[in-house]
Amino acid sequence: MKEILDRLGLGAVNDGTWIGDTSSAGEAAGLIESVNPATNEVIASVRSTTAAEYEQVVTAAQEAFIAWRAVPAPVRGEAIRNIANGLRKHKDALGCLVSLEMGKIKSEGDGEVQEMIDIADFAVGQSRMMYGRTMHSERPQHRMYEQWHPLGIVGTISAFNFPVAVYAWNSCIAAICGNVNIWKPSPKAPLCGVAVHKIICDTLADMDLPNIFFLINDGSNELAQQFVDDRRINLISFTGSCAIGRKIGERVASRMGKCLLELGGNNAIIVDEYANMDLVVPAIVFGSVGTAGQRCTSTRRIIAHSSRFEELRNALVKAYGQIRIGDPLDPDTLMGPLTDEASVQRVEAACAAVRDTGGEVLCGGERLDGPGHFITPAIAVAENGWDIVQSETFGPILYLISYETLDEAIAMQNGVVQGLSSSIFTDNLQNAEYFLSNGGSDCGIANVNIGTSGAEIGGAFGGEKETGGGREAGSDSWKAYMRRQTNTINWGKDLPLAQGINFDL
Ligand code: UN1
Repeated sequence: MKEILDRLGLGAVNDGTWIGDTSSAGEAAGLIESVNPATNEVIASVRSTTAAEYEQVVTAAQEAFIAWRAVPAPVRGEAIRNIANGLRKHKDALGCLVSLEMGKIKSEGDGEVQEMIDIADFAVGQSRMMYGRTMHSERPQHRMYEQWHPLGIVGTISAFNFPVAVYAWNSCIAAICGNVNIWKPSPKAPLCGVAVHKIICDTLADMDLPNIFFLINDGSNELAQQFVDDRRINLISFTGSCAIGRKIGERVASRMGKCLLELGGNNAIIVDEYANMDLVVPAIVFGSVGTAGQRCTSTRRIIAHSSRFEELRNALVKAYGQIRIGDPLDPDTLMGPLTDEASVQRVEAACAAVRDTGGEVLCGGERLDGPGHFITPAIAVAENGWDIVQSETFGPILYLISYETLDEAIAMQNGVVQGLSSSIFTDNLQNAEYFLSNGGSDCGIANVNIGTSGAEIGGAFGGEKETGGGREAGSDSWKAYMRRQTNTINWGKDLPLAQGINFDL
């Protein structure tokens, strides 16, 4: 453990407030203890940001923005290229820290760092491709075009389950757009926050650039509320639960600020009559057990054709019996702990709710002895309309639901309040295309013969309905971090008015 911290320049107590590579020496508001969910031991602590330190950070960010927006976008991209290279160097150590602090297995911890590298590489290219359109004016000797300008300060509030990758989606894209970033990591993963911030600032040390990365930490949610309500923060990008996202959305809207929400999912996989079971079973197991079911994209429901139900149920129960649960840093482990005791209790409560509603828990839902927050992954036979199936339990519980017609399956898949990710497994072209058509899945992500989780950064990531509507990462998500300006230039000697209006004096 100490070795991992040493490799990332972390100590037993770490500063939590950073203006570029300078940490604040102010009196801390308290310590946030980072707890290893596999052992329940404190790994190290991070100092909370005080109200005075917060003011210093925002003031410095405002000044930095003035300088950074003047830096040409491709030069901003050069900075991100350095960050990508720095992350490559620290991939193993940072992957270990993600695993240690969050509890996902090392391979997934490394995957998260890879996702940071991928988005950084993407952002380098994007820095030369922030295109605006030109339009034909209706007036003679007039030219119209649009251009994209940075917003200012982007505030990212990230979640414990993806403590580093989702921040990189936001910060790398925001930075090439000309924004500065203030990051508030989850109080459950503050060490990841400090480690990533330090790597980023180290990689930029030799470039003569303004400080564009800022870090704040808050163990309570007092400072977070101030952050959300602060008119100087031009965009709040929040990843987390629908319940908190709704409150944040309302607060930011009330000050007419911009908000990017990436909230919960109740993701389903449809398995039809033509599905290839060799693909279905591993995809479902990765989707539901990967990250111990704590991804927003985790597979929560399987909607299987009645003719395949029995076969699938048996195959899944068998596969679940082979899941190796334990130390997430052990390369043999497939599933680590849940983040805390409350999460274990929520999975137990979900199993109890299934039984109370008349369903059957086929396997799992049993906590393992010891100090860590381990539970066996559960499969339950259920119905889509049940309250427990309708709500997102952020852990490894999977509901099996049977269907007769594809229309019925799609209606069930869409019949939840969230709209993040969805899949169909089929070798039938008509069924696949129907699922992807505008009468099919209503989610932001819809896949064929691929599970619900593990999206690549090249696409826009996010979902509809109570998932919040935001889009992050690839495609044209960069537009969320910019303001659009329409410009009309009259290069003639007359002043014709649009719509043919006469207004002669
Ligand atoms: C999240 O759980 O908040 O698609 C993000 C995936 C990952 C990102 C998940 N690339 O599962």
